[in-house]
Amino acid sequence: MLSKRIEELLNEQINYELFSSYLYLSMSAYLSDLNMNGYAHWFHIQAQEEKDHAMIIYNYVISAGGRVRLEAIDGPKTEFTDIREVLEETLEHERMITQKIYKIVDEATSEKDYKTVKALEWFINEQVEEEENAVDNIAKYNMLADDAKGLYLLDKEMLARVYVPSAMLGNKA
Ligand code: OFO
Repeated sequence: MLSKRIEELLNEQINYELFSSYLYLSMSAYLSDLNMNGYAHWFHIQAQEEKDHAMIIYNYVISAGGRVRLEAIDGPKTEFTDIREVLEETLEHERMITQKIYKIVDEATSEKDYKTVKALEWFINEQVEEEENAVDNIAKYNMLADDAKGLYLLDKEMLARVYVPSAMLGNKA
C-alpha cells in the first residue's frame, strides 16, 4: 500500500511526464514548421516515450494499491527562437525532471517504502540517458549547425531514431 504522500507525489509525476510529452510534441510541431523533419521526428518520438513514462508510473500506482488521479496538463511553450533554444530547454527540462524523481526516491526512502524506491530505479537510469541525449544533441548542434550542409546532415541523422515501447510497460502499453 502506498502512503498518501507517496501516492500524491507519484500522481504529480504522472502529470510531469504527460506535460513532458506535451512539451516535446509542441517542440516537434515548431520544428516541422521550420521544415526540420529529422528534428521534428526525434521530438515526436521523445513525446511518445514520455507518455510511456507516465503510463509506467500509472500502472505502478494501481499495482501498488494506490489511486491514480489525473489533473489538468499545463499548456507547453509553442514559440522558440531557434533549434538551439529547443535543445537547451530540453536539457533544462530533463534536469528538472531528474530532481522530481530524486525527491520521490528521497521521500520513499525515508518512509521505508522500498517497493517504490525499487520501481523508480528504472527512472533514475532513464534520466541519466535523457540528460546525456540532451547534452549530446546540443554538442552536435554547436559543432555543425553553423554550416548549412552540417545542419542538413544533422537533421538526417535525427530522422534515424526509432520508437521502441519501453519493456517496463509489459503488455500494459
Ligand atoms: Fe520522462 O524523461 Fe524526459 O522528461
